[in-house]
Amino acid sequence: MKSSTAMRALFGAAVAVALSGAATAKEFRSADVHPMDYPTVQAVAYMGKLINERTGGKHSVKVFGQSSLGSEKDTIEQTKLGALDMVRVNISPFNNIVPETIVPALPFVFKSKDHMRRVLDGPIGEEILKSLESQGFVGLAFYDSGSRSFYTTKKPIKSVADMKGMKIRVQQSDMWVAMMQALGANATPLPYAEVYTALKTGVVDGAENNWPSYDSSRHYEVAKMYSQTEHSMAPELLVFSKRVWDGLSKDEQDVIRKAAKESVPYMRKLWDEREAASRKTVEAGGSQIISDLDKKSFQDAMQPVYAKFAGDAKLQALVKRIQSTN
Ligand code: GTR
Repeated sequence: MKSSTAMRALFGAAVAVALSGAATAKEFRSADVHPMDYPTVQAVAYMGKLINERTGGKHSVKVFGQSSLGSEKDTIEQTKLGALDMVRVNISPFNNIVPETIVPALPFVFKSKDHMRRVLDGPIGEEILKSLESQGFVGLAFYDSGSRSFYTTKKPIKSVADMKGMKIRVQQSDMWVAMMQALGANATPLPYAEVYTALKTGVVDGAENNWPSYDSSRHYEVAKMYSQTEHSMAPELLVFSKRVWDGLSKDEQDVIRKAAKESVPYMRKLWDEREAASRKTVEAGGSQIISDLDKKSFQDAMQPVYAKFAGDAKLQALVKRIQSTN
């Protein structure tokens, strides 16, 4: 008769086999445009730690930061092909690929940080993540990205009128181009890694981002006027390659999904701290913060973008549900 120790060992081995699937150990490669100390990178590393623990040391995650594997648009394509296992990007470069991703990037669609978190943590968030599947991606989680505001090199933005004819860098998304057009500005879509030079050499007059990106990219050194328009809360997105995913066992998929979800509160804590710290850094660095502006006028000017980019019944319904979420 087998001893209980041997039985336990046998059981342990069975669990390990179930979790490891048929394939060999994998180091999942994930891309990010941010440096290694940025909250998105830290959160994916944390997720990797959980995966490593829960697969008995078999699988791990390696994050390639600072756009080292290319722009967000490029790394999304690599992920679709399965050349990359995972990618953490902002939701905006997905706008031209999956229409549902437009909705959380729309101007002023969320009432507050809490509202945004409640919507994305609930069924609406899940539906948007699910919508990525038809295009070859498994949506794992949303991360915070705060509010995006404009910053400029020569002239501060105090009203919509100030934006007339300004060249503003935007993410690679048609919806973002339309947002700038609605404000009377000229949009210049550029990869994130090219924005610093574009600002410095006058290729653009301004860009827009949240506090931590404005700080860590050092854009604040070359574009010193930060106008708190807070026009979009376009969240961050963590996706897995469907091609790679389909080759994993159900147990492995569960471990990954769960670890991704558990990295969200971890990220939010880092995010909240980083937002406050970055604001201090840019202020100490000499940025001029313009907070006394008429946000409503920006909101009104950008209204046409809703009809053009979220005009069909499906997206309109999503917008309505977000607006009626408390
Ligand atoms: C940041 C975001 C990045 C990238 C960048 C940009 O806020 O975290 O993923 O999208 O903005 O403006 O390109």
